[in-house]
Amino acid sequence: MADNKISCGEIMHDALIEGYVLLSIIRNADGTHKDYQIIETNSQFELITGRPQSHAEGNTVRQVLPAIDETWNEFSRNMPQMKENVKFEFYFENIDKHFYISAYMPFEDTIALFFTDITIQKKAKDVFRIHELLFEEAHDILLYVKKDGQIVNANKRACDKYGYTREELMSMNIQDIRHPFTAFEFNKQMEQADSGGIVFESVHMRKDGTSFPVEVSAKSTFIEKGQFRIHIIRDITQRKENEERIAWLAKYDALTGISNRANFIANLEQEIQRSIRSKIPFSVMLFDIDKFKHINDNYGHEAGDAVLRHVAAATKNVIRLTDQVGRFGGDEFVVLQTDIKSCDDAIALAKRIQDAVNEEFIYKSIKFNVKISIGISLFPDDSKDANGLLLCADKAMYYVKHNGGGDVSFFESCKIL
Ligand code: GH3
Ligand code: MG
Repeated sequence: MADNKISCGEIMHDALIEGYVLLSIIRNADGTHKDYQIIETNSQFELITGRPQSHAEGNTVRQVLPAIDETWNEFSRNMPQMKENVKFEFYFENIDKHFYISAYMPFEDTIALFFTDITIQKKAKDVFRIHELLFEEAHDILLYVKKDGQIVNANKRACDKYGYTREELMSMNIQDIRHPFTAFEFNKQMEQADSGGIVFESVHMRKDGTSFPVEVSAKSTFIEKGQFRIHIIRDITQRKENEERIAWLAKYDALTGISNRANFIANLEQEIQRSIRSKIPFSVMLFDIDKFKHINDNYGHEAGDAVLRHVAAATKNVIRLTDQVGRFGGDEFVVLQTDIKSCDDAIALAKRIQDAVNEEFIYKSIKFNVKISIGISLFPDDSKDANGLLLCADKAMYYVKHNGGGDVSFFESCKIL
């Protein structure tokens, strides 16, 4: 009968999900805890400690679990204070497991401990905490949004970028932070976010009414019964500025800000087509600064640059809005003069450019007297294509250079106009 009782107790203990151990306190002379004798354990405890029940029961904790001596020391430090049932979490470093321990004293100097393994929950909590921190500290703006656009969470970056508090953002709809001019494409973008995800560029608004360009990566996910979207939003102001700068440099000369060779030739090609339709001729003027090397050599490259900027600005100042000026490289410039009636128009502009360039120019207290040599070709008489026109103007310019510079010359066809 007694044996039956014991085996019933054992069965009950083994049926527990928790690990179970019954300990008898062994005290020092001063009453402090010296060790704990293991009276009873269950099979879960065996799994937790890795020590067979037969080996554990009857021995002390220190004998059975020497490897976790330190852990038990820390654990037992709490025990003398134990006057009533206590519950606490405990981490067993040697087996890398977290337990929720429920301890109570059924009799004097006897402690029953129940161990619930909470490692999975604990680790899930850690992962959740990591996720929370990564969300909060992300470099991009992160917004969690409901299907109807209602913002349900926003990270620190979002608050910094938009100038709203988290509470304000959480009372707003995603459309409230988009620039109104992007409204027409909103529904289509969200449809794509809901069916596989989408990356698109847009413009967002700050609380103060200013706007900034963004790249948005949006995707929907079903969480329980609701549909949510994550919007990963990146401020692309810098990228846009770089793109604009690159696009600008592809067309314009960085030093003077006027058209570069490629852009000028593209415009010249267009003008040829326009002129064919309108039957109104135009002129191409190629000019080069006389003795520019002298300026560089005597006053330095910086002064040379300043003179190049002066020539570009002075030329731009005297041509019409419909005319074009470009820098072909070095100290060589080119002008496209549209809609001329006669070669007198070309001569008149060439003289105006010469006068403007020759006007007193002072850089760092140095006075420069800038002279240029201009060669002119005419469309359609000198050539029917851009290269031919430039070649004719170039020849005319070298004719001027050859004769001492500072003058203007046509290629040859002026008589036809
Ligand atoms: P010429 O009267 O025959 O035109 O002779 P020049 O002294 O003006 O010499 P040339 O036109 O043959 O050479 C132009 C010089 O311009 C050569 C080069 O050192 C200089 N140069 C080219 N690009 C730049 C630039 O961006 N800045 C400066 N400061 N100088 C440049
Ligand atoms: Mg020159």
